[in-house]
Amino acid sequence: MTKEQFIQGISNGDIKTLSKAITLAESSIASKQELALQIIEHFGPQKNTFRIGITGSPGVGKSTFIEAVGSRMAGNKKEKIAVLSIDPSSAISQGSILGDKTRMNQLSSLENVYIRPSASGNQLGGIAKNTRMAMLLCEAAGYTTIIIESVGVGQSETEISKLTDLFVLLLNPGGGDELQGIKRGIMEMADIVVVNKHDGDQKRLAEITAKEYSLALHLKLKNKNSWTPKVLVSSSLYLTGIDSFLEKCSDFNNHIHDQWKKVVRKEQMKYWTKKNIEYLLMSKIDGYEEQINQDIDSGILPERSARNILE
Ligand SMILES: Nc1nc2c(ncn2[C@@H]2O[C@H](COP(=O)(O)OP(=O)(O)OP(=O)(O)O)[C@@H](O)[C@H]2O)c(=O)[nH]1
Ligand SMILES: [Mg+2]
Repeated sequence: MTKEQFIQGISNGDIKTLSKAITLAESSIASKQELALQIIEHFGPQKNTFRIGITGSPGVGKSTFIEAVGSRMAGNKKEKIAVLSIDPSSAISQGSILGDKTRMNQLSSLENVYIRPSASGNQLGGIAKNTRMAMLLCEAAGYTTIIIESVGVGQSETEISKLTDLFVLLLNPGGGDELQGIKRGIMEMADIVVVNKHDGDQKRLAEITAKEYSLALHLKLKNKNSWTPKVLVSSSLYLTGIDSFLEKCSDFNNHIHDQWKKVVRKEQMKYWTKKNIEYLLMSKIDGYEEQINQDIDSGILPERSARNILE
């Protein structure tokens, strides 16, 4: 496909073309990535998009929650919703499988919803290095709400907050131990904390947990967006708490009015620029092998050799 064909297809909101463009962005072949980049550049930044990041321990219910929330959002036909689900297991299998793993069967059947599972590559459980490009491509195709699911374990767990406007942390009832596993900082970054599985035997426990978090968060009052973090309970199985979550999402979106969003996104772009420099330098390292060997044989100190190579 040519660049023009990609642009045409994405302008028409054609899902097959969008999927192919995301595959380009995820490719490890530089020329394919370059093409994806040019496509994104053609469209430029999209106004009025809302980016939601959802994270939490494996099995906490992220996908089921997104299915419930997304279906409700999609009831408004003017909304186009894209879900990028980062599948940690595919880091091992090197490929993502849509299957029932995503648990979003109902959502995926809706016309105004696009779901894309994405391999996290070598970044176990974190944001795939090209998730940002995938998100921009979805926005170019007219998706106004982007939901990103990522597992909140591993070193890059907080990266999702560098990618999105709203950062949501899902917790299990009685999830005190869970927070030990999740980096403490993640709690500070959350704009909305949802204690999930507020149903059956765990209902009471979920409420107690929510109260505890609420107290802990109120000591802090305001986070980076001078927004007071909210703590909610929900059950994706019984569809309770979904409406109040959506209400809070909308409050948050109003809170970070355009100007503010611009400032925050600019900060995020700084982060991703540095991150990309890092990726590009890392990908060059193998190419220096011969020079490194020569330098060592010539008795050049590693500290000097590295400087020479980069100059
Ligand atoms: N009781 C109850 N179970 C739930 C709820 N939400 C999800 N589950 C169950 O929890 C299990 C995990 O749900 P997922 O939505 O796949 O969880 P996840 O966080 O996306 O899991 P990973 O993507 O594998 O990390 C499933 O068996 C769900 O049926 C809920 O609100 N209440
Ligand atoms: Mg999931």
